[in-house]
Amino acid sequence: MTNSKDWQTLYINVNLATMTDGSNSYGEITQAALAISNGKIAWLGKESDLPADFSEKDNDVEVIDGKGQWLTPGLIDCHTHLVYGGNRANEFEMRLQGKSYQEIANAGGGIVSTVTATRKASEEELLASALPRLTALHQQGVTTVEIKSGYGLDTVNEIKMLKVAGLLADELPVTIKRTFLGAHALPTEYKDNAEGYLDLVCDEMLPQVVNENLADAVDVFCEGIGFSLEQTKRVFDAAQSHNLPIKVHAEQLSNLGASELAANYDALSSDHIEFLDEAGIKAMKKSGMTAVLLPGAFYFLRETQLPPIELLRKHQVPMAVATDANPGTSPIHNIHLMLNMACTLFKLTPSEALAGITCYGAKALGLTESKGQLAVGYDADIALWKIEQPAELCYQFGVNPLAALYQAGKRVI
Ligand code: DI6
Ligand code: FE
Repeated sequence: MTNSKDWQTLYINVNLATMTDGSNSYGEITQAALAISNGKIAWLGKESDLPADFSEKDNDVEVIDGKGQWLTPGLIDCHTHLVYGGNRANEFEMRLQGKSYQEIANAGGGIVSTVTATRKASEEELLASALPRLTALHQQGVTTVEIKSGYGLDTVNEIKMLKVAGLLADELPVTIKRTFLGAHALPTEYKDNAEGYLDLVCDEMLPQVVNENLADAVDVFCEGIGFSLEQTKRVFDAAQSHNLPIKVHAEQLSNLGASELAANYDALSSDHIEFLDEAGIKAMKKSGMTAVLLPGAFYFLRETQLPPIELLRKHQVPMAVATDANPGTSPIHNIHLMLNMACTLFKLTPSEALAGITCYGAKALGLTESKGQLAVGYDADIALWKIEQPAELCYQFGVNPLAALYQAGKRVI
């Protein structure tokens, strides 16, 4: 515990959803206080337990009356693709006329059409189009966002995407974690040469990304319309050789066993997982992986196969929730809507859903020790909500109850 003389900000008369108890509860502390010092949470507890030696008069601390509102950790969106060129409203129309996502992808649309638009766009243009998307999340209380590459699919453009993702952190007070997703789809120039493309990913793109320190993790889209299990393994091996943690788009449209493979590499997370089976779940549990649920993509593709929530609960695999913000399957930049959909579509409890965008969102990014919880020593990424109970965050959307937001102890909203 830091000396109360060092406190810079002290919230009194607040309720805390600490999210330190995983998804079992909100970790509530009512009639509480919380102190911030040097960007970290320095103290929290019942207001009546504030240190006896603490006196406002002796301190430079700014004391804020929380008026009985709720503090939560800053929200974490642990899976997005929010840097991209163009949009795919035309494919949305095609799907409404009966074409499936796979049919459109196989006919040269889908990811590849966004690749064309992303390659054409300059860094400035990509930054300008990504900024409103990130701003929307930020204004909803998001303080940490993961952003993937994967719409460049050549060295220059993958690097361009990752650089733009990094530049966003200069524009907004949001922590950005970057993931290299070179193995997202086959670019047209490698249409009949998957192995040649993987050579490029593993032997040229990845080393350069590592060299320029542009990624915190490596991801692969392992799917019938993406990469096979064998091909995925090649990319995992390359990631491991560079000591980069692994994430995987797995079991979204079919079960190829990618989650189990990822578990062998001590991956951070397996994401989507509608078709995940119990063997995969057991493997994930054993290696300490997080399951990332993406209800926006499930909804937008009008999928019917639900992720195996009951089995994930039974085996106590932590469940994160994210937007998957992307132009094809989840053009959604609303984390509050994801909370609601995680409950209504996937039947998560509100405390599970909130854990999914706080403590377990952090876990899916390897940030368990610093973010996603209100706990002493954690980053003071904190959101104040004008609500009477935490479940309200899941129950309604469209009205933004965010009253204040702190990133690293600084008030940013
Ligand atoms: N799964 C997804 O949901 C996105 N990527 C992926 O691997 C979709 C990307 C797109 O259609 O643009
Ligand atoms: Fe995705």
